[in-house]
Amino acid sequence: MMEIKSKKLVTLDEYIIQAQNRFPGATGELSQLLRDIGLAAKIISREVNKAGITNILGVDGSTNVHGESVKRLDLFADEQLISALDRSLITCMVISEENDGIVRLNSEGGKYIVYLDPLDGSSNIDVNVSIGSIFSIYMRQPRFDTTLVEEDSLQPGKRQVAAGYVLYGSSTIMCYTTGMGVSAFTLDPSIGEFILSDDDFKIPTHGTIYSINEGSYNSWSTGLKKYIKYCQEEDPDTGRPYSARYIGSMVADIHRTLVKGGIFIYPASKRYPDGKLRLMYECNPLSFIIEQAGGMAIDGSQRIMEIKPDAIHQRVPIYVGSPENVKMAKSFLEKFEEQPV
Ligand code: AHM
Ligand code: MG
Repeated sequence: MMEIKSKKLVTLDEYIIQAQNRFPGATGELSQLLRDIGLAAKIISREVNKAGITNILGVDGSTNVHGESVKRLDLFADEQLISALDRSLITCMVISEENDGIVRLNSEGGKYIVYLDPLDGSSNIDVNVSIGSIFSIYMRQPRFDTTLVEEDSLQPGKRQVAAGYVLYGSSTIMCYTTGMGVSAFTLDPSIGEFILSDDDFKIPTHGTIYSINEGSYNSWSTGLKKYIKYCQEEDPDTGRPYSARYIGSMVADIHRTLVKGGIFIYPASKRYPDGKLRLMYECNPLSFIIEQAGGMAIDGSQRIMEIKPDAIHQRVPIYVGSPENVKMAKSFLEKFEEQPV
């Protein structure tokens, strides 16, 4: 008789339910929330893949709350994610890069608050380069007054209960963490399911890639300039000179850093004195993922996830990646701290 050897494929939904079953008291609400995001991601992935052949591609003529031009796909992704979260009545409030203020959902009593960057790296859409969605989930903190206000969402990144990203690249990949390591799934478009590809993703402790927009070199701090020069010097023992790689989509740059190791930097500069990237829906969730994979994420001196936010759209400089690379960058910043830009 023919022996059938088949590898057990685990779908995202199965994996989430198995993980939930390991916690007897779990209500299943966080699991539902993650599945909702997974479903929205599949719909967004489908649209991203056909962007070039439909009129969804291109600027829709409006600008987002930061004055940046908005592509139609940004709006589509925003709507899909928000309506998926709204349907299951678990989330009370969403904060998204595409919306100026907080978005109150129908379930005012829902216990989760979700931050979204619905389509990060959107300037890469019309050149067919990878883009991504980012999410970050918090519990609503109990308060005497039950009216939802913006302050309810201003929690430090270390309070995230889950975070993740979806990368729309040569394949669509979803990575998330609930604080117990990082799980990665690859979308199989033929069956429309995310399939588990790694349930304990780890970042190399040291990598030989640095990733930064070097066009801003002249406005960096002395410490950062010296660190990048260090990356470019020759030293075979440490794998230098390192390779430079910069996609310009944070999700894609972070995913490469997770897989291959190295460092991704978006620093403070004269143009962006507080850095360009957003603390709550770009830096915190991706820092949570990187830390859970064994990496580090700092703003130059302190851990990103310790920062107490004071605005939902606030920016922060970020140095993130393999622990040895981030520690080395930090030592350069500390050594040359006193020197002017
Ligand atoms: P976006 O949210 O408007 O797409 O901007 C964020 C993106 C990040 O994905 C990326 O790391 C960064 O902007 C690139 O900025 P720059 O072009 O200044 O290097
Ligand atoms: Mg973004």
